Amino acid sequence: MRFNMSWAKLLFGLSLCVILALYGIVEILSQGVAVPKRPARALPKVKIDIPLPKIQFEDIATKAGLTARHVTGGDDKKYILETTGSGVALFDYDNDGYPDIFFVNGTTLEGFPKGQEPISHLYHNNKNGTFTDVTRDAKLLRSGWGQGACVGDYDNDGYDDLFVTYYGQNVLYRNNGNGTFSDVTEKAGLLHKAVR
Ligand SMILES: [Ca+2]
Ligand SMILES: [Ca+2]
Repeated sequence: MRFNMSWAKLLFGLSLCVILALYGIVEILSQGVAVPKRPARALPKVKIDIPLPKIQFEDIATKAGLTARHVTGGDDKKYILETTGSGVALFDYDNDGYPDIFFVNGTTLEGFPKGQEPISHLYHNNKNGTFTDVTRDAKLLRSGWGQGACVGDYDNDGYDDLFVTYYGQNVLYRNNGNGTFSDVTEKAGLLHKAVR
């Protein structure tokens, strides 16, 4: 009698498990399935006979005076580093209401003779569609594997400052408010001890 009762309990337990499993499967399969109760309405036809605006771009870089040569690696790119430059930042460094342009420049693995190294370029907006290269006056003469640039007034003096990323040591330039910039990387605690 005890033996039969145990089998009965076992069969009851197994049956209950099977029923619960089937119930769970049905619940999972039925989730997220929408059953429409009425037929979907047809969408109104959209008129597409409106003429598209004709927008064209013209390369006016040379005409605008933006003629600096951009360098990033040699003609045959062997390393990723030679293909990752370079950034550009548009910002009004002299607060005259017209955005100026800073182009980040790179270099090559072979390097350049002293004094001929490529440098980044800052162009002042002449307010007439042309720009003047003011890099040397601005004292932005560093050469290296420039990658990108970002702008922000880190010292809240009203003049946007410049942060340039390099393969190697990044550089923070403080805008002196008189058309020149100062390298304040070390002073700001951004100098890396490790050299790549
Ligand atoms: Ca400006
Ligand atoms: Ca500033």
